[in-house]
Amino acid sequence: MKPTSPLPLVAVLVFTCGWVLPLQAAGPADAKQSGSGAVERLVDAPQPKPYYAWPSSPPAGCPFAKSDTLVGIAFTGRHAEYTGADTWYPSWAADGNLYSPWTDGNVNGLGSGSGGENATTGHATILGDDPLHLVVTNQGVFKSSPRPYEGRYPCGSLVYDGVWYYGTYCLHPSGSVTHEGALYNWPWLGPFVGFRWSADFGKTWTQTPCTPEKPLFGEHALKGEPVKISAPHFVDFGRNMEHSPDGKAYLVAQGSSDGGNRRFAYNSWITADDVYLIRVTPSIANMNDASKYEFFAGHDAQGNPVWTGDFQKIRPVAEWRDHMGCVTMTYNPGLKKYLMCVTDGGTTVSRYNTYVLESDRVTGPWKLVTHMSNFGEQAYFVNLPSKFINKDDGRGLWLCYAANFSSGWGGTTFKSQPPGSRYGMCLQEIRLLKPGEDASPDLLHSPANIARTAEVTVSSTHPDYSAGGAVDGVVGGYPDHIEREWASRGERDTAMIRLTWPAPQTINRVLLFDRPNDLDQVTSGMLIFSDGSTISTGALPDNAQKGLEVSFVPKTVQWLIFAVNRTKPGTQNIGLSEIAVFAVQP
Ligand SMILES: [Ca+2]
Ligand SMILES: [Ca+2]
Repeated sequence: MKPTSPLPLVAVLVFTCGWVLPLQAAGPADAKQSGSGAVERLVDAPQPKPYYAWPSSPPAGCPFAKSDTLVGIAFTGRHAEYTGADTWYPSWAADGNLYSPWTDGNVNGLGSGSGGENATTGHATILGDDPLHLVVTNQGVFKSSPRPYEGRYPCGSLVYDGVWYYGTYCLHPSGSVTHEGALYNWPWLGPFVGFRWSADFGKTWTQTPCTPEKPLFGEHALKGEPVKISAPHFVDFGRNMEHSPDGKAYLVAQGSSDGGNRRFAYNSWITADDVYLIRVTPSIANMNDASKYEFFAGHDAQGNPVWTGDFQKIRPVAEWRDHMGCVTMTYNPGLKKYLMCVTDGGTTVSRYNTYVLESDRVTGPWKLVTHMSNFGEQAYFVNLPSKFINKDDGRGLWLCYAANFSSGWGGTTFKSQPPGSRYGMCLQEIRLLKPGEDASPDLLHSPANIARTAEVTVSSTHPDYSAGGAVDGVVGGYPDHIEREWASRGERDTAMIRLTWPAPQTINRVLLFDRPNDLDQVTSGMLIFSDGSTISTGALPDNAQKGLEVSFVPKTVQWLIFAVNRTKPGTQNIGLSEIAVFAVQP
């Protein structure tokens, strides 16, 4: 897309926490006044930190107190993405492999789609111990009718003592619904059906005796009624459930108990009010027999958890009306903590918020580790595979999720944020922070750098490069990290990059970093702002060890362009390794 073409509006990631960056006054020795009143100077390229925290921004009314021991999540930037399907919930089996459901996409060329009469759900084996180098194999699909519902999807999946229990649940009324002018994806949860099982790691399956009409726990929701156990997920107790407190399998499920006068998609595959907890001793005989289950029913007067065989007495193990959604739980043996991942799915097609809760007990009480607004920007089915928890202190883990399935719906495009978020199985390395542990972002990763939230368009892009490399927060490029820079396709003095925000931004500083290679260099350029003003710039340091900082009197603009005016002789494909734009702190 050319910089001058009309651009769709996108919402930006808005951080409300109190990041304050010193407004660096230009020093007299190295500063240079340009003709337009702007000041230029050279600044060092920030050294990437080993990890940086995702800001925690719980909304007002968050019912969970902050954790004293786990005070945030930092990202190392290491990530890997696999396949073209979502719904990954790996279960760590005794043989050391992971086994997972998947659907709505393809794995190694095999497709699965979970909507309609011929709905299928996929299964696959995940080989390998290094999250960056896994092999997804032995893919297969299994057909199960959702009728009388419209969708039948994978949920709880467990491989225990060589038997794979694979749960499915129903969705309704359609994967795309317009209600009162607004778009929704599967706005209603249906019942949890039951577990099919396999004793040969997915080669053959025995269907559950339960059906959508006669589901395991007897809940029905053809008209959007509230359900409590629809899409349960197994608490991940480690390899072959080695850390289960009592040998039982536990499942958490998002649900609601109140369906009166609610918003349209109040209880969907990604929105809910409550989390419910159930348990069962896993066996082929037990898994599809509701009488073998116990339901968490609150705490007694002494604060001890109460378990009941009466489904009517089930009570939430956590609740936050209109702010819950898909839920998973993992036991972390290094920390001796239960970690619960919850995604609040907004309207079902909006950006999502994901938060992590911790507790010493599977029944809570729960404390907040972090609330990551717009994580993904639309991450869902978030879980923490126990196989990838580090063995020493338990603070190094990998988040598993899918992202941005509805990007483009209704004209809204989502960014891959953090980078590596896409439709598929995404694995992202994280660190659980201790109190006082510094994981503040570097300058380019700080929320004050609003270039990272802009829509980026460029005059051209060289094959294998992307415009997004200019706003990924890292100064880098050819030859080791071409994903870290933008290179044009054979342009020199015609190349342009444009950053556009959905709303006006008040800014006072731009940082420009050249491509680090010594062949291509910007020797002069121009910043063009949507208010009609321009600032001419000098050369960018060729090796990008330093960048050119341009400071100016604050201006309020909705877009800016950096246009290359001149390049070093011999330049072949001009570009930028990074552009940063700083908003004035309110
Ligand atoms: Ca970059
Ligand atoms: Ca260069």
